[in-house]
Amino acid sequence: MGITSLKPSDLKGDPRPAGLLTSEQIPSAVESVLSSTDFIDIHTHLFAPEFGKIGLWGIDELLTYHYLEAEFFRSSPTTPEQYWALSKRDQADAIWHALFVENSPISDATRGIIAVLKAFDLPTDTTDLADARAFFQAQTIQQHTRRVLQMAGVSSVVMTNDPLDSAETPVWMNGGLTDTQFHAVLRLDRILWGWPLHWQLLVSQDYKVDEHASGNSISEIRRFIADWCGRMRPLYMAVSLEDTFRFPDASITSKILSEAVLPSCREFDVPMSLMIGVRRQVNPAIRLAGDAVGIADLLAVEHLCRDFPANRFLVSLLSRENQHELCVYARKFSNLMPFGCWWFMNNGSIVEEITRERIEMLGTSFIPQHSDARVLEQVIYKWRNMRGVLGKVLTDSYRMLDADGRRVSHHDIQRDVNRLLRTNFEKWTRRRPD
Ligand code: RAT
Ligand code: ZN
Repeated sequence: MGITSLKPSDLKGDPRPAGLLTSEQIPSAVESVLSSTDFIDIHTHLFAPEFGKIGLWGIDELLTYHYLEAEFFRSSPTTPEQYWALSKRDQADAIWHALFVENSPISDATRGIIAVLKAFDLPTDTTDLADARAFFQAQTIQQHTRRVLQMAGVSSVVMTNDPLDSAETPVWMNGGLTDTQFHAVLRLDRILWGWPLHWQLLVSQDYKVDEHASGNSISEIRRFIADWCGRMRPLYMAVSLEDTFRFPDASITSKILSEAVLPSCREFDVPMSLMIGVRRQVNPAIRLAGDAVGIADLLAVEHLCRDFPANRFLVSLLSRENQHELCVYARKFSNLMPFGCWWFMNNGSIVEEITRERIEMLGTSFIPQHSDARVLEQVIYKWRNMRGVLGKVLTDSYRMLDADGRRVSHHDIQRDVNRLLRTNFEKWTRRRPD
């Protein structure tokens, strides 16, 4: 008898070939792959322990996260001025009292705190923070960091490194990063959109630039970037941009991006990450919590992807209204990698919507999430939440595929999850973080 191809209907009632899952087995297989696969956290504000104090961790830092500060001012009569005059510990107490004692912590950011406390078996419903403080004080940062990353199922953490931040320079000037779980990113906000306020910092480091980025400025900025690439070995370069970002235009941002940064990305063979859509400091009184969101004009992304085909772009957008358009552009440009559900997009319902939309339009050719963690232990709840959403979305996708006539195996699920949360990034950066 010759070889004939089997139609799914031929297999009805038959035992499935080894490795192929029944529709009923799909949810637990997806869950098991997601819980046993370590992810690469491709954008955070965390620091390796060797950076010392600028690496935030512990209950007081968790509670004073700016996502919680924004919620605090809605539920407390404390004014921003009164709040900023308090010590960190008193700020944390005030937030705990307002959001966790006097109110139910049902927002995503407040539930995150509860999930972290629970993960360490700490009380979640006390009126004070004594037990939590005692627990965190007893930790040593090296061991605690390893444990937290393991609890979060994260193998590598990508930092955000500002070459003009004097708090970071001691590490970079003294041999650089040694921790193999952490990786650098060259963040260029102060150069790309903050040039008028920061060009003199380059002058003070002996780069011959001027206020208008004219003359030798472009080649000097490239020399600056090259020096910092040497020190940091960044996985990519990055900038966050306002909703009003336009490209190309007559701005210094456009000039430095096209003439210095993108050529340097090509020279060092690294992608450029663009996070677009922030409306900075609409309420400066609440500081970091005072940024908002605006709809971006993605013509800028279209121009960049088309006019710079030899550059690879990682793009994340802050406005929900821009998400579908980004998927459409990713279908047009293979040098565009959508990533993450950034900041105000990182809420359960919106993450689910965006992730479904991306799978529907892009299959597995995108990077679903980054944590954006600023405080170490946040990775525990942020990645737990993401695994929950991905579990639902992938299960539904595989079940629909099964109903359409193609069965999936554990191997298929593992390959897809690896691609989404590991290898898409490794291929994009041409590097393999641990
Ligand atoms: O999500 C955040 O914490 C924001 O404040 C920003 O830092 C943003 O993620 C960024 O990288 O600009
Ligand atoms: Zn960030």
